[in-house]
Amino acid sequence: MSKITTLNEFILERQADFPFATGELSRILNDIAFASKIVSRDVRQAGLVDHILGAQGGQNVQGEEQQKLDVVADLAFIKAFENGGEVCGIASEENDEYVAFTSETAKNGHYVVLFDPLDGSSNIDVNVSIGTIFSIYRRTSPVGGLANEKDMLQSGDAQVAAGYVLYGSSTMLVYTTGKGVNGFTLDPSIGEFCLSHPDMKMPETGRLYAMNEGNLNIVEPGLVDYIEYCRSNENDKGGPYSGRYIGSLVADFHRNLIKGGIYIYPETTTAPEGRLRLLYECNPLAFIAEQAGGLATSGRKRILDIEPKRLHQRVPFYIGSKQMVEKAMSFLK
Ligand code: AFP
Repeated sequence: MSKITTLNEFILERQADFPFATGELSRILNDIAFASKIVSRDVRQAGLVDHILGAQGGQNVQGEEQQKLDVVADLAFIKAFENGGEVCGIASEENDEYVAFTSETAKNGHYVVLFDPLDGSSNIDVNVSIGTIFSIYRRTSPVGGLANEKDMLQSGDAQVAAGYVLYGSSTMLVYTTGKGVNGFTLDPSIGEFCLSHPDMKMPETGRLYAMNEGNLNIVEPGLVDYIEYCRSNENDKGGPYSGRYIGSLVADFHRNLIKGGIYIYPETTTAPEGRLRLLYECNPLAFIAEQAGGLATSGRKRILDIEPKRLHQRVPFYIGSKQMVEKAMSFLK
């Protein structure tokens, strides 16, 4: 039986990769793993525990119905970061404003974390995979003081780590610190994330495209032409393309990371900036994609180059196998 490497062992083994790590980043990754186990437990019980299922009734900053699990997940991650002592502040899809922690310990933290605690939450009640997405930066504000908005509005290239948790047929944590991408699968029998997908590489091309084709009548003509191209041409390996759209970004992205493919959420006439949020959805997945050999753009610009202006700003999103993203962009005027 091959050796089992737990996430904790892996992080410690790789700590040397991280020049100025004094274990702080490792502790944040472990805090994320801990909170993910709690969320995974709650997600797996969602169908059983009435008090969680169904909308909280509140609306989040996006005006979307807030599922109770969204709130539960948000609080689990915030508590893990606030108590961990490494993080001085956070921004999350579920909170209109960023949160600067006020304890002396937290104010001495060197990092901020931006996250979407439960993306795909409209799928909870129909038992479709959902995910957590996170992005970690070093603070730019002085240590000892409160985190500020500038700490949160850094370009994607400044990320020191990023990743996601996929609550799917199994619970997986996939992350990068800029030295490649590694995937860990939660073994519930021992409560540990175990290395299952070392050094993940995204296939250069593929046959799967993921887009809500219900929007084809409200997107730019070049994108219509690209989807038409996929429908009527062979993919690079010969054989037809296939449309695969789960409606859960993390699940669609993870599938493409393993099998090759492209995910597109473009600007539309009703959503001129697209639907997905730059800071805590597009940047972290773009970091992962590039580290795995893939590509992530707004259709015109590399995602990680975009200078954020607002906490919840949206951006059109083309992400996946390098050759497929380049092909799609070639159709855009
Ligand atoms: P929810 O978190 O509101 O379910 O949105 C999920 C999501 O942000 C992303 O995960 C999906 O790919 C995309 O929206 C689905 O959006 P459409 O329903 O407009 O296709």
